[in-house]
Amino acid sequence: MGHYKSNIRDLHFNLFEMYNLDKVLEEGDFGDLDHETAVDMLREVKALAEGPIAESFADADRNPPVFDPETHSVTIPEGFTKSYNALVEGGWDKIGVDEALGGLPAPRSLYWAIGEMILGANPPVFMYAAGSGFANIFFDNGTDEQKKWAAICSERGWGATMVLTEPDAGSDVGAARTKAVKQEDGTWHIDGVKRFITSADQDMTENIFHLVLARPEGAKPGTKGLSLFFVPKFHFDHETGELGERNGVFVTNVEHKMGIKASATCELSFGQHGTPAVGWLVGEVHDGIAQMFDVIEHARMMVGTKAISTLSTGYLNALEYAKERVQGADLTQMTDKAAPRVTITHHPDVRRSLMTQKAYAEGLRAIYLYTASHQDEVAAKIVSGADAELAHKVNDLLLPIVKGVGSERAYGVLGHESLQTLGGSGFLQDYPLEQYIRDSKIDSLYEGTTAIQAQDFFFRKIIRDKGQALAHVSGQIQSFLDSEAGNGRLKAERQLLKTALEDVQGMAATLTGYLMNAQENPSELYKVGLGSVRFLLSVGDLLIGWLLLRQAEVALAALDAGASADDKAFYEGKVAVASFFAKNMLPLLTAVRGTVDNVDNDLMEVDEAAF
Ligand code: ST9
Ligand code: FAD
Repeated sequence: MGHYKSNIRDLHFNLFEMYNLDKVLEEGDFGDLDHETAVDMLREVKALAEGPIAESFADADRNPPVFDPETHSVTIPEGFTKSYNALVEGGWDKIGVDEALGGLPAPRSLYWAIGEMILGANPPVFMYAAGSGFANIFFDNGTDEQKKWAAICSERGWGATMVLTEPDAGSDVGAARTKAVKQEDGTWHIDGVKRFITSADQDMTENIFHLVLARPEGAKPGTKGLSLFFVPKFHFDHETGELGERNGVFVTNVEHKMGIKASATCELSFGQHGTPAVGWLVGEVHDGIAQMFDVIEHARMMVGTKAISTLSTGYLNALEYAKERVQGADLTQMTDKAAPRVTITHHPDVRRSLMTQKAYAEGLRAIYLYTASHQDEVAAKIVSGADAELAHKVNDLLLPIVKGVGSERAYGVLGHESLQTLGGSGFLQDYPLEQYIRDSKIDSLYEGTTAIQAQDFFFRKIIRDKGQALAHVSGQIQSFLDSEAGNGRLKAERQLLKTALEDVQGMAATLTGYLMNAQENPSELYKVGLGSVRFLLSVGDLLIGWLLLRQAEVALAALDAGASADDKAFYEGKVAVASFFAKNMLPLLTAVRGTVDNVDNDLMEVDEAAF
């Protein structure tokens, strides 16, 4: 048995019992895809993920890709290449991709459920295999001519990258200095050095195309002066796809990292080695940052789902260990030195820890699948009654939660709870926990750090949206509060959720107040900066509490209807975890609200020397 433990029962529960995927499929937007096919797909991916995809997980960590500075090339370890091939040979990189690119359209919830299993088993496999997805975005933004190239990229299985970051332009993408110089033939020469580029070279695909942000000569400063360019590693015949000359884009370094070592993180130089790096302006329009955000939105969803999946397999590994590990006596018999030894699942603190892990793993899964359901018009209507425009806004609102909260909670809970459950053994490479922690730390960093997610959430997704998406989601929570959910059995929990909703609404009002006051006194804005990450995490907890309670309602109904023996434990677990989270986590939001309400700017006055 490999390291990866999927939770397919919970995926089914979310997709079919919570978010009504059957009804979504019946609407007919996804062709012949029906319940049986969706179930088969999930089963096949589970087997693939737990088997060949997971197989190289540890090996590629210990023996990562090798960079050759002479040839500017990266060699991927053989075992990892096998895992990658298992994914693409099964055609799984084409799921959710437009039919014009050889893809199989699928609801986003199903797409991300499949993604969860691949990302939990071996995250870099999913990332290297993103070429067809990237081609789809290039297709959507490209000219008619470029759409044909996108089809070539997808059908020939080329790798792809997103190229924003430079040494002095990380969070501040608009500080990028890489230039684009227009040529007489309509192409552009890209000139500059990018840093930290994922998958910028590998030897698993015949070509790689880079989607690159660069500043045309004379364009304005900041993100709005950036344009998006398509820059292939090898030139190619634009009709047949046949490879031609090497383009002037070269990997000049590969980073030595704490985790996700199988994922090559490269310095990428354009036009620095005697050959021009020729690029084509995507869509022939100068709208680079907006076009790149089409990629970023998918990548942020990917990062959050990756983190959540790692937490889930971390929890399930910890649970398996806890059920077998015998240590100590039951607490009630602690003074009896001859009392029988018990498995550690008998200890209250281990139970608290396991239930915390279960709550965050399953609660965050419910959030990312709720979010994914708002990425399809038809699914959003069914799941929350949102029309297309509102669905788009709800997805925008929730992306920083999936990415920011998913990554922070996953890393925190994996370290504080999952590894801890294994005691000293968790610290060893005999178990996957230590690698999970190293591999998941990146999730709060790339694709916008947590501070950036929190600012995006408050300023753009709430204030700029005039609170419309937030009001829709709050309305959904309110309807649940007003309902008879649980038929009398979730009353206390609903009360706790009600307080949590009020606390979060109070925090939103307080932060908005600081923002208003900033018109008179600009330093009031610091208070938003001081409270925004706490606010983001609090909204995450509120959503987890709400969705777990909704799940408990479904579970109680299933139990009342007479669930099978296997399902009985599953549904009882749903009720237990919802109740636990409501009683143990939601009350903490009242304290956070107090901190946000009373935040002052003293911290901003402290001299740097005093830190
Ligand atoms: C990275 C990659 O880290 C790591 C992993 C790579 C893995 C690759 C594999 C991925 C697989 C994914 C699967 C693909 C599958 C596809 C399937 C398809 C079928 N939302 O606020 P302003 C835009 S990469 C939308 O003034 P500043 C908007 O156009 C590096 N758009 O910003 C806006 O204009 P307007 C990642 C947004 O102050 C314009 O930007 N690096 C959003 O100029 C300007 O906005 C980062 O993420 C949004 N949320 O710049 C950088 N926000 O307002 C993090 C902005 O007119 N830093 N726009 O609409 C930031 O995000 C900064 O906040 C900033 C600030 C750069 C945006
Ligand atoms: P900085 O921006 O310098 O941030 C440092 C600290 O300051 C952080 O804690 C941050 O939250 C905080 N901070 C910065 N600005 C603000 C602010 N305005 N308000 C509050 N706090 C702030 N980039 C790509 O383009 N393509 C890729 O494929 C890619 N892959 C990557 C893979 C890996 C393994 C890594 C490590 C990075 C990758 N990146 C990629 C780059 C990644 O997106 C950046 O590292 C990230 O955006 C943060 O930028 P930075 O590292 O320069 O940190």
